[in-house]
Parts: sequence; C-alpha cells; structure tokens
Amino acid sequence: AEKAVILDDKAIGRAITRIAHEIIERNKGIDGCILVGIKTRGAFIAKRLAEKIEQIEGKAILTGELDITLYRDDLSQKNPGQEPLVQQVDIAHSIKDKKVILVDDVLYTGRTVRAAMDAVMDLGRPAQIQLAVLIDRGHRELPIRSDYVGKNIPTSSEERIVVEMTESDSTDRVTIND
Ligand code: 3GP
Ligand code: 5GP
Ligand code: MG
Repeated sequence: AEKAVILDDKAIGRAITRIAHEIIERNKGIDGCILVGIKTRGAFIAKRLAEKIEQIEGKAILTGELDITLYRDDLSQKNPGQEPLVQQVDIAHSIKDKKVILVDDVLYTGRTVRAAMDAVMDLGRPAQIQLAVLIDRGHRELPIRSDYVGKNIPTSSEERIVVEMTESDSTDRVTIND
C-alpha cells in the first residue's frame, strides 16, 4: 500500500513544542494540571510534553498513564463490535480538583477518550478534563473534541494512520496508508 509521510521527526518535535506552549498558556502555568497519557504512544507523547513543559516553565508537571485496549464483544452476538476498555490506571496523584489533560496519539471515534474520562471521574472529581492529540483523523461517533491538536488529517474509514515513535519504533514519523 502507498505510504505518505504526514509528519517527519522535525514536524513531530515542533507540534509537541507548540502544544506544550498552548497548555501552559491556556492554564496560565501548570499549577493544578496533570498530564495523563493513554498507552502506548499517547503515554510517550505525554512524557515528551512533560519534558518540554519542564524546560519552558522550570518546574515539573504531574503525570500519569491509562492503559486502554479494545475489548472484543461476545462474538455470539448478532453485531459483534469492539469497545475500548480501561485495563490499568496508573495515576499516583489525587486528581480531585485538578485539571486533567488526557493525551493520545490518534483521535478517531472518540470512544477511547470517553472510556478514559470515565476512568478519571471514577477516581474523584477533577476540576476540568482537557484533551491533547497528535493526530485528529475525524469520524467522531461521540460529541468529543480535542483542545490541542498536532495536525488534523481527514481520512476515510479504511485508511490507517501509522504513528512511529523512537521509544518503541525505529524512527519518529507519522504516515498514512490504506
Ligand atoms: P498505540 O497503543 O500506540 O496507540 O491499539 C493498539 C495499536 O494499534 C495502537 O497503538 C494503534 O497505533 C494501532 N491502531 C491502528 N488503528 C487502530 C484503531 O482503529 N483502533 C485502535 N484502538 N488502535 C489502532
Ligand atoms: P477512537 O477510540 O477515538 O476511535 O480511537 C482512538 C484510539 O484508537 C487511539 O488511541 C489510537 O491508538 C487508535 N486509533 C484509531 N485509529 C487509528 C489510526 O488510524 N492509527 C493509529 N495509529 N491509531 C488509531
Ligand atoms: Mg493510541
């Protein structure tokens, strides 16, 4: 299948730097904020954002992680589907009255973010939940939008965005292939 590069390593770096500045600007600093990355690559992006924010502000932002994977419905059902299910919550800080900034690599239907919001609200009442994503590929099935976006990529449902990050892959690159 054909492969088009949407973001190279430099462009990914610039997007993360810009989003770090936007987070600081919107929240007038980072006091009371916690970055929560959705594994796997959303957690890598959250870690890179945290490092950049610390460089800019001179202090560390709180971080946490959620592990959310697709759960296969009972295949005996007439219309089997998959729903994202929270597998693990790794947030060592209280989120009560905090501004929780969820971070993911790709935003698509919005169902993963909905599951993430449920998991966060189960931990206590946050002051606010915000969302940062590297790629918004459209096709929302829920009324969910991102506060911070690296790049909007209109896709067909058949296309796939491939996000590669050096933490787990050989390079930093976002490509689209069908
Ligand atoms: P990630 O955990 O780094 O986000 O869901 C497991 C992996 O499969 C994801 O990696 C993601 O990159 C990839 N993937 C590609 N298309 C889809 C999709 O439509 N849904 C989900 N959940 N993951 C997808
Ligand atoms: P949603 O729940 O919004 O449909 O999808 C969000 C999650 O599914 C993201 O965490 C992401 O891992 C994955 N996802 C959905 N579509 C794509 C895609 O085209 N490429 C990649 N890499 N991940 C996707
Ligand atoms: Mg993801």
